[in-house]
Amino acid sequence: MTKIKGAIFVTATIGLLLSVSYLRAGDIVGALAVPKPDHAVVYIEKVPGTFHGGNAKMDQRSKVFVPYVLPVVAGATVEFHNSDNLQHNVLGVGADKFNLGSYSQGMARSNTFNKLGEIAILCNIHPEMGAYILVLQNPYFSLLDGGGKFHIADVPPGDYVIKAWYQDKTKQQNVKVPAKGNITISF
Ligand SMILES: [Cu+2]
Repeated sequence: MTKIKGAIFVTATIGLLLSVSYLRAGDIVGALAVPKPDHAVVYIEKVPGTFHGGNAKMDQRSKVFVPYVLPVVAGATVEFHNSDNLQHNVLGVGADKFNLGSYSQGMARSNTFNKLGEIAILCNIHPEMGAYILVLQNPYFSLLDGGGKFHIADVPPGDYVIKAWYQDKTKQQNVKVPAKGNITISF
């Protein structure tokens, strides 16, 4: 009985290890040496297939848009909140254009992003305020952790262009994602 239990346990463990390594195949990891890691996004430019955007949120707090850069997949609706005890405006310029007007604390207005590219988010009441929304073709993107590291998980095998966006500037390189294993990229 002990032997059978042991065999089942070993089989289950091997199965678990195989499935874990399978799930992690094609992860792209790396780092970006930038002074403000929370101002950067690393993403794959194009992945075959059609992807749909989940919704997201951008806040205005102490006259700052939070987060500074928000990556979304095309089709996503972003809710812009005002958490300050004063009026803010939200407008976008760049790959797409919109103006949500001005509104006060506790209110939110939203915009749907269908055009790929970079949109600067501004407030016409406070010129010092600024943020970015990156409308991407696919969900294979990563923000950086506090140490500047990124991790794009479960990328389908293939040849891609990977881009590192930092404060309105972009660097890119080619990457080959194998069927199995992680790849490390440094910009
Ligand atoms: Cu404002």
